[in-house]
Amino acid sequence: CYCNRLVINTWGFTGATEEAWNTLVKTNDAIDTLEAGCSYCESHQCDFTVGYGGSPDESGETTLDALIFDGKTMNAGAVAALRRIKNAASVAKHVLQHTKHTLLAGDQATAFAVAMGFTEESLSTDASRGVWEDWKENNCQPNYWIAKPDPTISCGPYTPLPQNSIDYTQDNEIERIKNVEFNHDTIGMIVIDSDGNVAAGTSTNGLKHKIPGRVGDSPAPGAGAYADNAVGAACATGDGDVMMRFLPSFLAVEKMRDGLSPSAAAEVAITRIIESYPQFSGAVVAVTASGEFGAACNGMDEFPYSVRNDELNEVTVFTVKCI
Ligand code: SD4
Repeated sequence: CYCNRLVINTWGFTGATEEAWNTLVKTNDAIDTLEAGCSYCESHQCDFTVGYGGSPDESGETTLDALIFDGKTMNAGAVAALRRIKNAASVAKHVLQHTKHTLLAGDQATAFAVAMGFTEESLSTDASRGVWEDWKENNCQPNYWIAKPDPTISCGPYTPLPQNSIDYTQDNEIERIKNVEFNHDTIGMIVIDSDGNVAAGTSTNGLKHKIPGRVGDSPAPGAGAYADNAVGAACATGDGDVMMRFLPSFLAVEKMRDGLSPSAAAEVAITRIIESYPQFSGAVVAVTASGEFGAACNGMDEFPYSVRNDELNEVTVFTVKCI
């Protein structure tokens, strides 16, 4: 019986769900399926927030974060701030399968990818250069600085602050979140194969106009995604700077381990963040090992996610009302 096979992912990325499902039917390999689904979004530049040519940082460069978490072996592979390589999810799979490490970052992740046979090429396009130039012309807003220590580091205008006056208070953080023009849409995906193997992962180009070197929640195990064959899996999307402080994917999986439904577990994970950051925007998708699924979200009206399993005849988009 194939009854528990499942592909589920954040947002209306139905092409990725379809691609993953086809791979699952062909290979019955949760990891290869996850790679195929996330790679689809990387090559199709889903919403320009996955893959090359989107979310230029303050210097205009696109960098990629990706994670593949194997709930069978509790092993993970990830890349963060990956430069000049388009295939972040595949490189993450190579970290998983060819190394004892979990996470490689920046130029050295690029060097690893090149050693593994990936092609080094620019991730910028006319579109991403245009987005960056518009932003420069519009005084570089929004930006992620609370207080910028050196006005020459980036473009302004910024209010100069006296030295040592950097204020990292909660109010300041809430103000930052309010002012961030939130640009969605990491792909977070969960796959269950017919042997009950659960895998979860992500791929994203992060936030637009981030400070170079910034890494979000997506490649962090437990934050962007988490899986355990014994329980199920979860994955997250949203304001990663905030979300990664709460390991929402880990928390959702642990709540399902305690017996909560996927929806209730996802809600606990989101509520935990709201307690400190009521304005934050994000969502968690959760799945039990038996294929029951649900989601929770905050900071938008509703959140769509795409599902294919053996009961649904086609990829179907579900929506959950946010808290
Ligand atoms: C990040 N979590 O880098 C990602 C962005 C995202 O929906 O998910 N947007 O913070």
